[in-house]
Amino acid sequence: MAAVTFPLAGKRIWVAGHRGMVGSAVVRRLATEDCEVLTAGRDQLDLRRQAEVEAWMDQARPDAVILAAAKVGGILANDTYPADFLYENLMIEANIIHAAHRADVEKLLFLGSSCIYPKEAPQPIPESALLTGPLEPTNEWYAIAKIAGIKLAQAYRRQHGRDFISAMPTNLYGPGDNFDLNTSHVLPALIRKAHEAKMAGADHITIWGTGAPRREFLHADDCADALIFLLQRYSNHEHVNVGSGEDITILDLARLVFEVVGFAGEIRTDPSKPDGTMRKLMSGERLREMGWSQRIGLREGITSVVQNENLKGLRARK
Ligand code: GFB
Repeated sequence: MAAVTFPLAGKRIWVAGHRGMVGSAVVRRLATEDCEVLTAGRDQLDLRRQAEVEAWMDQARPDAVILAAAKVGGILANDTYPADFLYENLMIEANIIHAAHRADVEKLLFLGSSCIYPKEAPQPIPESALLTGPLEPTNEWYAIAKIAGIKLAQAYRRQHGRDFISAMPTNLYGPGDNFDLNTSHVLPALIRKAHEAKMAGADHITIWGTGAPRREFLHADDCADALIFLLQRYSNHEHVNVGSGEDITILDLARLVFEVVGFAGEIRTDPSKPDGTMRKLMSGERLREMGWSQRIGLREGITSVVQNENLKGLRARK
């Protein structure tokens, strides 16, 4: 296993985006380390405002930053709000990365997404596929912002010798996900649809697109574990993929979710909705070689979300 080069004991670590699904998983994971976790709520700090971010960083003085704050959403949200996805993500990452440099932060971990890779990338996608071809149009705005974040971390490393690194997680799911059917990712959408159809006694559920695209899924707690692993043990220019190493068609995912929830009706597809990229399975070789492996299988992870989320309260949620 790769050696620990950045021990966390006694460190002050700012988790930017601590209320999000990944950020809150990172906070849970850091609770098992002997470090101090710093957080700032939205009411206290607007990450899109440079002066606010710099003032907060100067006052909080973290030793390390985990940049898990981002404007995120599923395929339709990405396609509908391109300006929000590009602008907000560029501002958040530029402000935090530059402020971390100004405040002499020892280590920073930036989080991207598997959508940074070209639409027609070789599968499984190695880290080196970045910027080798055109992006998937439904999420190119978000992807461009995330690519800029990787490049910012690399630029501060190169020009200023900063220990800033990047991780690229695959599609994530877990506790505290967004269940709004217009803006969510596919997994929480399927859980909600199955639950509501079951409650209503419906005979079918319609999923978006053809059901043929394949996606790779990782539980947020596994992702958080991989991120802390990288924070402690990785220090290099190139970003590192964080995935499960397996993908599944959306149709098979729907079958699995519906079985776990207990919905036995028909699955219909809606090809008028976008499929997005047909496949984006990342190569997890790099992280595996360093000694990290995933713990939570897909069925187990979905079952725990279904059991622990307040599905009855979903109707009230946006
Ligand atoms: O998870 P998802 O919204 O995002 O959609 P992406 C994945 C696939 O599931 C697409 C299909 O082929 C959708 O058409 N799908 C089927 C559904 N039914 C549904 C449904 O009810 N809701 C949703 N949302 N999808 C996003 C990117 O891409 O993934 C982001 O837009 C980011 O930039 C994120 O990278 C991880 O995997 O297509």
